[in-house]
Amino acid sequence: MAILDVAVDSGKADGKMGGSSSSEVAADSEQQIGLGVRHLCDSGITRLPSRYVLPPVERPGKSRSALLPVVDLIGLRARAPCELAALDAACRDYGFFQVVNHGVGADVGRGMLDVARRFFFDLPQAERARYMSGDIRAAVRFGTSFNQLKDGVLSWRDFLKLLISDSRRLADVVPSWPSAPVDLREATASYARACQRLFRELMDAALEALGIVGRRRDELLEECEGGSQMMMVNCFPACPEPDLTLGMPPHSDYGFLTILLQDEVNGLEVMSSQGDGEWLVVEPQPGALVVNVGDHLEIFSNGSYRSVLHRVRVNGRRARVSVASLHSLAAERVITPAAELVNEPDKPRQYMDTDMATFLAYLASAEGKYKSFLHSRRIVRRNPSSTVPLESDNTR
Ligand SMILES: O=C(O)CCC(=O)C(=O)O
Repeated sequence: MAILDVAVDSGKADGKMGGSSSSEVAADSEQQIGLGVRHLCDSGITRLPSRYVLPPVERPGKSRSALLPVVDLIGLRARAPCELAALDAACRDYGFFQVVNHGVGADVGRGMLDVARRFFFDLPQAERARYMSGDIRAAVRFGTSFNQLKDGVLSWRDFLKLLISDSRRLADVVPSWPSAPVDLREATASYARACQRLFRELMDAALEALGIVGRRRDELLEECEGGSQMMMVNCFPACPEPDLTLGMPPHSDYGFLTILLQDEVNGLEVMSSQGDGEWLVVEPQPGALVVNVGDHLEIFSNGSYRSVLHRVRVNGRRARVSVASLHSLAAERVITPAAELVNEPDKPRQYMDTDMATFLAYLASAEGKYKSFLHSRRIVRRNPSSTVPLESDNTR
C-alpha cells in the first residue's frame, strides 16, 4: 500500500530473536532510525537493529522462482483475441503480469531508475530530509519503513512519495518535487507521463475483457485520464541480516493498477495463487514492466480480478531501487462494484463502496499490512437480511 509516515512510533517490538539490542549498537536509536535506512547504513552498522527484526514466523523464509504471465501491448492494441484472453486470465488467476512492448521508452525507464539511485545514494541526508513530513496526506514526502507511525516492526526501505491528484495536471505539481538531483523533476515527469498512457491502454483492454463497452467504457476511460497517480520511488539498501527482515511486508495496493519498474536486483515476491502460502520470486525481465491489480479493481470487478499479496525481500550484497506507479480514479470518486458485474442472486455484490478518504482514515488507524483494508470492505451474507465485513483471509 505504500503510504507511510516518517515520525517514529515510540514502542519497540519485543520478544524478537537475532539482530542487535539497542544497548549494543548506538545506531539503534529512534532518532537515527527516523532518518531512514540509507542513513542508518552510513553509520556503519554490522547487525540489524532490533526495531527491524521480525518475529520468526514473519521472516522471509523460503520462496521459489516463477515466471509471471506475459502480456504484449502491441497485440493488445490490435485486440488480438489471444492477447486479450492473456490479460483477462492474468488478472483473474494471478493478479500480476509482465507487460512487454509497453511503449515506455528504454531511456525513460533507465533515466527514472538512474535519478532515483542518485536521489538515495548521492545526495546528502539533509537534502532528502527537507521532504520529510509527518502527514500521510502530504503530496511530496520522503519517508522510511511501510506505515511508520503504526509499524510494530520497521521495514528495510526508504521511499520518496510523489502524489499527482489529477493526472492531467502533472505539470502543475512537478515544481513541488525535489530540486536535487537537478534532473529529478524532468526524468520523473517523463516516466510518470509514460505510465499514465500505459495505464489508460491497459484499462481500456481490461474493461473490454470484463465486458464493459460502449459509452460506459468511454466515460470510465475519461475518468482514468483525470485519475490519481501515486509514484512510490523505493530504495532497499543492502542489509546486514537480510533473513531477519523484509523491505516491504505482505500487502496489496489500493488502486486499480500498479505499474512497477525495477532494476536488475531480485526482491519482489508474490503470493502463489495455489493457496499453498508459497512466495514466488519475480525475476526482473529486461525491458518488461510488472503490472498488478489493486484493491479498487478487485472491488470494481466485483471480485473477478484479484488484488494479490506481495512483499519485498532484501539481500546482503546489493541495494535495490524500484518505482511503483499506483493508478486509480480521482481521489474523491467512490469506487463501487460495476453494475454490469453484479447479478443477484448468482453473482451478488461482494464489496461495500469505498473512497480514498476511507482508505487514508484506515491507514491512520492500522498498519495496513496484508489485505486488511480490502477485507474491511468485503461483504459476507450470514443470512439474507444482514451483511457484515468478512474477517481477514490473507491467501490472495
Ligand atoms: O519494489 C517492489 O518490487 C514492490 C514495491 C511495492 O510493492 C510498493 O511500492 O507498493
